[in-house]
Amino acid sequence: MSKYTMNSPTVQNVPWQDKPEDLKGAPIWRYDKNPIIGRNPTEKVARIFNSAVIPYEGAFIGVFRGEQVNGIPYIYLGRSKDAIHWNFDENKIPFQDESGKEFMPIYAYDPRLVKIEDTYYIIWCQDFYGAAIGMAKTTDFKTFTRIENPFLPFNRNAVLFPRKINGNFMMLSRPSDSGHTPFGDIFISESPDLTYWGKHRHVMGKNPEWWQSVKIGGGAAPIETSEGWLLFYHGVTGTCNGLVYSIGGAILDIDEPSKVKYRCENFLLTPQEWYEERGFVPNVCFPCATIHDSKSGKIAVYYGAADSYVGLAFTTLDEIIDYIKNNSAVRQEDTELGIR
Ligand code: BMA
Repeated sequence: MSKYTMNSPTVQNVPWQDKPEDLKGAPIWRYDKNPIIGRNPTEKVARIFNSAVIPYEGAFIGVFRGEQVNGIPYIYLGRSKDAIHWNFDENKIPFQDESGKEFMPIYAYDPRLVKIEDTYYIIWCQDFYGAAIGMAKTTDFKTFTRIENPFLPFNRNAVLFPRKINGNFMMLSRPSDSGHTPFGDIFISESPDLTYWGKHRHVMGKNPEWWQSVKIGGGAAPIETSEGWLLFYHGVTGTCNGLVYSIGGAILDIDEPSKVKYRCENFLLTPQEWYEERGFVPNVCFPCATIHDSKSGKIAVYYGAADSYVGLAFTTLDEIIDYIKNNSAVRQEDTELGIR
């Protein structure tokens, strides 16, 4: 019998592997056949990582960050029956604007994919006189209509909530600067129509804990649970050899998600396997999506590894919530509404 519940659909074919015996204390465990996406997945793409997937028509669909052979990132569509083996479109996602005219961002990376009511939203990072948030919507994964950039530059890691809260769309983001930003907290903004955004609030900041002491950013779309919104995010530390990206976990208030209820002081997953430590950018675990089944409580976490691969890890709702609660070290500032 589960202690906690998820308010989301059942997904019977959620990818899954039981927890290995020798990992008793770990809150999340890796798929033993990781990485699930290797190098050169298509002729035009050298690496796929930092990508988001979702159940669709009894199978799975996803938006994938593909580093083209000219080095420029773009978003590609992929489909899968089991959410582990993926087939990718050869061509980039053909965005268009409201009038039907082709829209091709200069670059597009780190996509998230969120279903709200009957529409699927893709949110990514693109150029808008500097790194900023791009957005598009689709109902059939054939026509992708661009929505105007929600925020001013510089910003990254925008993640929509899977339902409106108090009548408004809610989006996490991480205001930043133009380069490899050496700072960053998670903020939330709301909108009645996905055009006008306001009521900006601070959700949580980088932290004295070393693994998230440089910056943090939203990861997967929050999961609605009986304890609040379960958020997997990334936390970054600096070393003499560069940045290290780990996966963290927090639980946000269900009606006022700028208030953090619990925030795990330990990382949930940090680079340790070859595909996380070795690649185009070493030492990166960058979560962008989950597939979760409300009936069994199974959660599959999708993360980019070393800016080169996609990794898959598993947990259960009860296990992850207990771990976050038992190891919570939320700071006063994070528990507040986040308005100054
Ligand atoms: C961040 C983003 C991510 C990337 C990470 C590590 O700034 O660009 O796409 O995974 O750096 O290189």
